[in-house]
Amino acid sequence: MLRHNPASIGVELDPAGWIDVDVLVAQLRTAGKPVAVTAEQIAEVVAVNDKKRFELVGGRIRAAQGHSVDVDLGLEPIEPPMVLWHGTVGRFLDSINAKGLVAGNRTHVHLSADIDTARNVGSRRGKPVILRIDAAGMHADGHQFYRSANGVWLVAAVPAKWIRNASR
Ligand code: HQG
Repeated sequence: MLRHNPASIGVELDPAGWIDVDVLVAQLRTAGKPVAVTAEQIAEVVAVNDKKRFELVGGRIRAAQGHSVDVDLGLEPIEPPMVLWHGTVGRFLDSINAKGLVAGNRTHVHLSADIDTARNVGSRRGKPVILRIDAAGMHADGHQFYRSANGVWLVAAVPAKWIRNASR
């Protein structure tokens, strides 16, 4: 609801992806979800979420990254580390080699600062393949990088020339 389909419970996110927790709670109830969710439970989920996926500030909540709906997170472009990593699976490689990494349904391509995270991301789809991204080269070439509040690196796309298969 906070990333992909707020309309499914009849709410709208503001342009930066925020919604009042009270509105969210009320709409979850009226949208007929089987379990009533409280603001306290939402705060608990935000606190314990393994990847810190949500930001909760001043009674408003948003997803820190991963959106497919059009939001402007208000992140400033920053200089990336020399190298970033992307976890994928072998069946996508021909297409990635041809087109580079594309954002697909999401607003950005997601990259990780460490290999283990990239491996976990790739593992969601099968045997992980780790791609090494020459972030410094891309940055020098004018590509803008952002880091979400939970540490995920975001970029609009990664042309194939900046990608090496680190699994081989
Ligand atoms: C692949 C989860 C063919 C790309 C994760 C990926 C992450 C291409 C898939 C976050 C391609 C997109 C994002 C191309 C990219 N041809 N396939 N040209 N370019 N792909 O889910 O990075 O748990 O949108 O390799 O942990 O897998 O939701 O992106 O396999 O942090 O918080 O297309 O989602 O986080 O899939 O995952 P996704 P992702 P959460």
